[in-house]
Amino acid sequence: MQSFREIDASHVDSAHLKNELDSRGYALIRRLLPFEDIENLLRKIAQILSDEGWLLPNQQPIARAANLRAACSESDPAFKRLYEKVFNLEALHSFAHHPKVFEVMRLLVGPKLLVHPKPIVRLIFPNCDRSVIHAHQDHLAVGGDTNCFTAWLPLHDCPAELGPLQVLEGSHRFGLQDADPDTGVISKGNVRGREWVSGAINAGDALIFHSLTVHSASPNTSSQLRISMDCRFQDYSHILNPANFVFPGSNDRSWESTYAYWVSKDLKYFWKHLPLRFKPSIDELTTLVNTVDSERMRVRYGRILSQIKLQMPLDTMSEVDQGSLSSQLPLPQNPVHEGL
Ligand SMILES: O=C(O)CCC(=O)C(=O)O
Repeated sequence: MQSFREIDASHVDSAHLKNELDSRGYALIRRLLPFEDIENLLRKIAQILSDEGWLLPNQQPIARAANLRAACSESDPAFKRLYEKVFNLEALHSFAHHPKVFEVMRLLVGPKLLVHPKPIVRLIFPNCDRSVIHAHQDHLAVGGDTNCFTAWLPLHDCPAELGPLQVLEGSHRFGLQDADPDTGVISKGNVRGREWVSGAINAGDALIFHSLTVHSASPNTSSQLRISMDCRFQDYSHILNPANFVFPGSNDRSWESTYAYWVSKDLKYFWKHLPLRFKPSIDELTTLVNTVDSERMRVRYGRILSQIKLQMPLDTMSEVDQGSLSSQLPLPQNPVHEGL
């Protein structure tokens, strides 16, 4: 497999970054984030993992030595319980808004940069096949504008054995590709793009890719947990999937419970003052709740609708109604990212 092309953080400029994303579908920026800022977040997450017995007791939590007896993945109740604690960390959300990341994403997206409010943390046990994320495109799960970008940020060095991401260069040029409707996974035989690229991604590096770029994780064959974040960014004047602002998978999670122990108010509901354009809009969601055949989807739309109405006073929203309702059914939801 070819190695990633890379750009040093000291040499990033807007034209270069846009050109790399346009021609290859990704850019790997080396040495973007300071080590202290990464370590501060990693220590907090590792302590939660250690408290829950996910790490071997006789080693420092920061070493992330996995207790294989605790191995679990996203769909397991034990994972969900722990994930809640990690997601509620104020430091996690601040990290997604790190000035260095913000600056570089602004070069790519422009002045109306929106940080999607729900960053995803990956907690990947070694040698756990069901934790390995297979080839997919983020747009299927994230929805909204296709001009949305992911920044994948490991919280420690990720050599090949830790299972860093791989990217199919040029795959963003083929639109939404054929995927398994249940899992969102694109099979090797169907996938379209130029060539897969890979390599070590270190603490402080940012792998940035387009929402249509096909990517997958490689297996973690080490003895340590792999901990990374993926954060999404787009222009806030473009359409947004309201599911990205609420918790459609659960009635129990809320922003209020997330914020319960936060010290600063700065990032609480930071998107509320922005003139966001949801697709589906409130009116469309109301119709969907009453018309969609699948009971599961009716419940999901119902949760999105009630939560979005609660958090956003109607006079702050400018709604969008582009195209017919049938053109955007069903609201993208893909187990690759579901529930996080
Ligand atoms: O980190 C992983 O294992 C998967 C990340 C991913 O699929 C993404 O960032 O979209």
